[in-house]
Amino acid sequence: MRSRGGLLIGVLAGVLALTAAGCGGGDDNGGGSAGATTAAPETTAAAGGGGDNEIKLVASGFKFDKASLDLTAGSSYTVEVTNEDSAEHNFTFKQAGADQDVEANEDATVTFTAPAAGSYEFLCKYHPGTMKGTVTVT
Ligand SMILES: [Cu+2]
Repeated sequence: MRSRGGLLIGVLAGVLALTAAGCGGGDDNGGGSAGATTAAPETTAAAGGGGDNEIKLVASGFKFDKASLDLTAGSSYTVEVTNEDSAEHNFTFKQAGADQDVEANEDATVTFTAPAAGSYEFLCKYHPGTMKGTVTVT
């Protein structure tokens, strides 16, 4: 029993010695971790887009209440579509990757980033004949 305990302690001591030696060799690591502690404040970078711009769009009588949208290239937009009809509508702005269905008598929102400057089209993909408009991005 006693000799076993002594062996264990001996092994532990050896491990500790090795670990200590490893640490001793890694003086550079100590400097590195100190540097990492200094480089902490990097949490508020996400809001770089300048905030959300909200656009309200009403679909009523198989028409949108706006015939044109003016956007700024690279800005983020949230379009809230209110569907006052008893049929399902949709807001599609293909170049921005927006394709949002809006159930009858419900609201829906879609968020996208305005593409490069140019003239585009938005529409309801179910009724593109009457429900469409121009998107001007500058
Ligand atoms: Cu529609």
